[in-house]
Amino acid sequence: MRRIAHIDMDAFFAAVELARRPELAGKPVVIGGRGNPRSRGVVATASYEARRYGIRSAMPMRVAYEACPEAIFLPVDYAAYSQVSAKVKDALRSVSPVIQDAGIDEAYLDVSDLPGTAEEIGQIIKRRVRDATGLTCSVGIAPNKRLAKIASDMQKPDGLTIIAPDQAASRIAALPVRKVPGIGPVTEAHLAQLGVHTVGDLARLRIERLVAEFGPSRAEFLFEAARGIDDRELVTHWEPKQRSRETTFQKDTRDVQTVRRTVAALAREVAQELRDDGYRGRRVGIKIRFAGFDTHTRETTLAEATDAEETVRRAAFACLQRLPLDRPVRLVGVRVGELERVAGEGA
Ligand code: TTP
Ligand code: MG
Repeated sequence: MRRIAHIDMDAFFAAVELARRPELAGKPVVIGGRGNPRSRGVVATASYEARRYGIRSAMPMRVAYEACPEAIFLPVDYAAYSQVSAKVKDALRSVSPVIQDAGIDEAYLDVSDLPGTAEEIGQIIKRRVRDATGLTCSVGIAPNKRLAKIASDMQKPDGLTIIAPDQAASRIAALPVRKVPGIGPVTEAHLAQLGVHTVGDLARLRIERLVAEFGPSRAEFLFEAARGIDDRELVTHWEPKQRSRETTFQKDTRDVQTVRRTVAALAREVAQELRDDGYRGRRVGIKIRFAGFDTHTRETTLAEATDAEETVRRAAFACLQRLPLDRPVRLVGVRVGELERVAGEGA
């Protein structure tokens, strides 16, 4: 039986700020934009104290300020949050190597093969995260990813929620459909017109009706989601299909030398990125957009995959030869596709 954990940090950006400014503990803290409540920009997140005033992610900063003028407003410091995020992921990896990174403050872990009860595993996860960062997270453990994500949200903050295999449908029946990841405001409104508000309501709709309303693939998703079914595997690493760079000229240019120089520079950057990330590619292409947005591409396949600047540049120049530059050029791009991993490198 599969057993998947979903981990989501509590009030993540705010928690990182509070950890490095203990004097703010217990105060309403709002993180957003440049930290100026009177400026434009929206709330990234708010501490649970600030949420009591109705402050939420994506709310304009100005509205948050009106809701709670005495809150502490801080700017977003992505560099700091990314560092803590990496520590969280390392801590999770120490529990199970089968991990899907699902965002700056969340991840899935396959814990099927670990000894112990779901409760014990959940406590281990929470302890490792706290030891590594001083922060709390909420954990859901369930037979699949979708249920685990729903579960981690059920008892925030600092929660641990377990959905046993035989409870898959019953534990989610009373939830509003919006609690299902993948059901957004549009689907919610469409379902409401059909009298469907909860996941249980959704489970009572026949598949034929779902297909008629939403089309076959969306219907299948809704049918399975309503029943707590989800066969998706963890995506444990992400292989990019291509690497590309492009540049728009400040002013459209007719100068072939300028275009060639730019293609050469882009080829150098793409090759550098391939080497940094441990990839080589067999397909090299260029993109040219003329004034008026008319866009053309040319591609060539190499005898063997490369990450060498010179090889990428030559191939890109060969493509450029095949494209008459008879009009002002607005944008050029270089891409390398059909990537393969260089042995022994990367994740
Ligand atoms: P969430 O996990 O959605 O929110 P959270 O961690 O702040 O609070 P919760 O305890 O409810 O999980 O998002 C993680 C971080 O992503 C959040 O701290 C800030 C950022 N974020 C934005 O910048 N904009 C947004 O609209 C949302 C939802 C999040
Ligand atoms: Mg979170």
